[in-house]
Amino acid sequence: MKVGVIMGSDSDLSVVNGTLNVLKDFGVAYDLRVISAHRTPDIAFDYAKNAEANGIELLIGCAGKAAHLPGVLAGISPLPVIGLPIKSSTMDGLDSLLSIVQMPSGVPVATVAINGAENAGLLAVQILSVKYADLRQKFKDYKVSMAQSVIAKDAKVQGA
Ligand code: RP5
Repeated sequence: MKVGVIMGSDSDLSVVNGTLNVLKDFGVAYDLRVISAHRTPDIAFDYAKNAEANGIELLIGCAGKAAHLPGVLAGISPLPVIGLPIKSSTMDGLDSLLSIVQMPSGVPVATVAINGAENAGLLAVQILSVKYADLRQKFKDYKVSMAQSVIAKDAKVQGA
């Protein structure tokens, strides 16, 4: 099982690390690349064209500003694409969000929140867990542990 994590720039990495950490926690292998839809369009095309044949099962496109990368990947590859809008400009990431989420009919990009790196990783795990039963169990465990941590916080404030 392998996920392609493609960033438009290395300046996106500090945010994208949140996605990588989730994938590591769940034991999902990834192929991390810096490929720009605008600055290296030929490489973006080749990557998307060959991703499936290269054993990639899902793509996570991470980009800021006029964030066309996830949409370009989705236009070329049959693989599911998750879009991670990066808050990288003077517009607080709204430009990135709208560039990624407002896809035309027929070419979906599952878009998470601006800088929603952790959710991009978790959504990737959930999609892959349709095929990989061990991931489904890990995700169930994750949900239990998340609930327990909130219950512990609730108990703490009740005693305050
Ligand atoms: C986008 O432009 C990248 O994804 C990045 O978020 C933004 C700025 O890139 P740099 O100018 O920092 O390389 O393509």
